[in-house]
Amino acid sequence: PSETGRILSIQSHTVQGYVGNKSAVFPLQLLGYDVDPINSVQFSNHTGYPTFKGQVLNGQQLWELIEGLEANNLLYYTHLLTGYIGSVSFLNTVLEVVKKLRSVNPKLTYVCDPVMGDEGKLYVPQELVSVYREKVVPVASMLTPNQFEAEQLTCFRIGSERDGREACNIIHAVGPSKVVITSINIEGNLLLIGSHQKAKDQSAEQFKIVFPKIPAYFTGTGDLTTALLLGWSNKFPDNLDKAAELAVSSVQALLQRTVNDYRSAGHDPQSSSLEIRLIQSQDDIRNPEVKFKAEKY
Ligand code: PLP
Ligand code: PXL
Repeated sequence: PSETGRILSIQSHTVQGYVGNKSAVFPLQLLGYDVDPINSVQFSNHTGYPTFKGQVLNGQQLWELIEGLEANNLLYYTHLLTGYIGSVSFLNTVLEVVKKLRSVNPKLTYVCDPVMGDEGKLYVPQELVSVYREKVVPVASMLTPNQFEAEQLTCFRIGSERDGREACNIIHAVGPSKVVITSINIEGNLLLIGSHQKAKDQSAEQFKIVFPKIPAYFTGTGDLTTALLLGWSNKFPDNLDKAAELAVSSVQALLQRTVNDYRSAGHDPQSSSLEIRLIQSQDDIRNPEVKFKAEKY
């Protein structure tokens, strides 16, 4: 494995529970990274609860933080990580951040989870879709959409594994050399599709990982998955398949622990959204047992 790095992570903060930076920072630290979080919002809890309170950072306030870092020569990062972003103005400022960080480190890796929605439903403003498609995807190094997001970005419906691989190829052509569609539902089976285009004139190396659908609803899982994909793919830069095996195996172990803990406490895991057992799963994050293997195409 190569050396670890220094990550700027622009994501949500929740006081209680694990989404956004709360589900990304601790795992990346466990994997040995220095992680500097910028909290794009500070909410009491995630938005799946009946109510939430808190503050939203706007684009200008984000830029002030970047200026503060710059004034002290603290803008050297190896990685930028972004997740859920709620407005066009904030997303446009993130694009300025990418430019600024690359002016300091031209080799900066930008890992982008283009969070827009799931299962056919958008949960961000419609105007964000074209900004992601036209301006963000072209500058991302690694993209981790789910099935719905990959469809939004490519204007291509994914109805089969072959379609999933084709969507990855369409995304490679726009910019990112690594694409992971983190979950695709094909006839009731969940799979992840990974795709690494090692050189611009080469066809991508592709693989899938099949994993079971755990009958419960979680939040923060996608944020954790993207963080782990960043963490492991940096340690194994030529083996996206291995990185994804490690990430999926950690996430699955954590989800199983979460469900088991809720059941032991006498709760029905299907009755409400479950808070993931992140801290309790630290051994599964640091040292996952690979139970889910990549199959190369
Ligand atoms: N990736 C893995 C490995 C998962 O197990 C799950 C949920 O079970 C997801 C991703 C969910 O991803 P998303 O929230 O991006 O749909
Ligand atoms: O996990 C995505 C996410 C990010 N940020 C906030 C959220 C959620 C999911 O509910 O509420 C504030």
